[in-house]
Amino acid sequence: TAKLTPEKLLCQLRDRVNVRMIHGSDGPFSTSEWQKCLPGKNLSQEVGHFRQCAVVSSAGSLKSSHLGPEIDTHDAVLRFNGAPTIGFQNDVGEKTTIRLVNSQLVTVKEQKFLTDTLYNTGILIVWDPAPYHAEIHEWYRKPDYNFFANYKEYCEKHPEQPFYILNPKMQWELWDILQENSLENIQPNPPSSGMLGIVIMMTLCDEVNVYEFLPSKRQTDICHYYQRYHDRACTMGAYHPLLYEKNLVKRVNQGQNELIYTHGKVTLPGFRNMDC
Ligand code: NCC
Repeated sequence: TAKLTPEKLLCQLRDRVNVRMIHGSDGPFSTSEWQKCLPGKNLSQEVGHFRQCAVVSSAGSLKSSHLGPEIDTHDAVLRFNGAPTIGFQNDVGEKTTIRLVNSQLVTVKEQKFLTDTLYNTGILIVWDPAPYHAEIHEWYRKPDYNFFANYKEYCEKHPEQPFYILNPKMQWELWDILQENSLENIQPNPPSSGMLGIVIMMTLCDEVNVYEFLPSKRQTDICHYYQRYHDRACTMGAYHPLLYEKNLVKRVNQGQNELIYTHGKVTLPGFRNMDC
């Protein structure tokens, strides 16, 4: 198939990836105990609409980047999983508007999701690797990680903090576009939190700057800026089709290529500002 132009590719993302959260009206979630926890407003009603947003990957290449002040100038900042700001402000900034976490983090006790105060700032969104294009009912019966009990426990402890569950259909709508635009067969696993977070922010913001998703000159085998652990798979991908995600983001970048090298920075348009 012919390669899509960047504009067409962006339009595919806008028109085919339906970013939505689980609501109290979604099948198995329509019980009174779920109604207590699931936010009544949808995400864009809750946060309004932002001009400039930043998505901060957790990559080791953020270390010594001094990107913190630039990141904090954005109207909203999205971070992932257990990525901290305290102690790393200089490189990653201190603002957290939204934190996207995976279901493993919420479920596995060692990850301290229920007790670490890191999670108490900003709006939380959890996602779970659902079976390919599964119906909500099927997914609810067998999620990849059964995070539902911890979700409820967290929400009861923090009733004022909005905590969303990403509708699992979105990840496969996005995966289909990744597959269609790759020359090879990609692994049948959902996109990384990074890629999901980028598309979520494209629905809320006029412009999205993504930091160190495409690695800069600081590229390193150090997995995260906040840990010592080394693993190339963190940047290249193993379970997630990360390399294909990065190729796609590179194709739709509207910023200067030089800024990828120096800042690990990519600029994407918000969906509302696109003519398709
Ligand atoms: O590592 P993780 O990802 O939390 O990183 C968040 C997102 O940043 C981008 N990234 C990260 C490191 C790196 N060197 N380069 C990058 O581009 C990726 O886009 C990544 O998605 C995840 O996607 O949820 C993931 O979560 C971790 C782990 O579960 C959480 O950190 C909680 O501990 C996964 N690691 C393991 O399971 C060991 C990782 O595979 C995916």
